Amino acid sequence: MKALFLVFAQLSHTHFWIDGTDREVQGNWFWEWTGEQIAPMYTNWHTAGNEPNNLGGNEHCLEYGPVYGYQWNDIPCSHHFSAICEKD
Ligand SMILES: [Ca+2]
Repeated sequence: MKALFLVFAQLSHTHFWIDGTDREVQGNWFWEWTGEQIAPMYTNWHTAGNEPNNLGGNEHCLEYGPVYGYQWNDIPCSHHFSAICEKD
């Protein structure tokens, strides 16, 4: 995780996509690449901001970054952010 924070410090971006979505069933979050359920195994929601709040009924993708204290926010999938990917 320390390496990830160093990457963030080098970038001007404050929002990043990670692979989570609840596009199929509201509130049923899973990793799109693997199909694996996210909750209740692990969550990192920005609960201080009442996330996930599905604002406007259209927040079905997962963002992460310093703007939310390195916690998760659900947001419309139409936003254009850089993505964080895992490398083997
Ligand atoms: Ca949200």
